[in-house]
Amino acid sequence: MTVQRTLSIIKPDAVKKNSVGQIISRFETAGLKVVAVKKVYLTRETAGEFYAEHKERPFFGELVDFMTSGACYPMVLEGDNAILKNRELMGATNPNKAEAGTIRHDFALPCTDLSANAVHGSDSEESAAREIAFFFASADLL
Ligand code: 3AN
Repeated sequence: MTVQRTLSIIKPDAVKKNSVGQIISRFETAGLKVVAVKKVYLTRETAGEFYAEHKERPFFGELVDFMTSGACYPMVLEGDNAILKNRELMGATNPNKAEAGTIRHDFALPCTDLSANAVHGSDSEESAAREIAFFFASADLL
């Protein structure tokens, strides 16, 4: 058992659908604890910095447009194997391919814009450390 922390973001599509509480409930039911959470409005600058690794991808502009289209709820989740567990709860990047019972299947369909897939989740320990520090100070994480 490895206790880890990971960053989740409830994205603007799920916030607009009023699904914030239901998504947090998925995390808690799966044994993940919300260590910190806040509401943010990303700017083009902060969204671009957060997704810098995708800068050269063709969908980068669309992703920045989408992430600045409304409020987001970044949060830090903690628990056994939290990084992988959160990725499993999220489901496939494309909600149309996500299995029933996953967050992206249950909260992002119907989906025509792959940026609008309800949640983001860190994909490695290195990403988790960077992404948590992007949104939260260490004093927020006690
Ligand atoms: P994941 O969030 O599942 O780790 P990544 O890291 O490959 O997926 O992509 C980051 C984000 O970029 C995704 N969450 C998704 O919103 C968006 N994205 C990925 N592929 C596409 C695409 N082909 N068109 C538009 N947006 C995309």
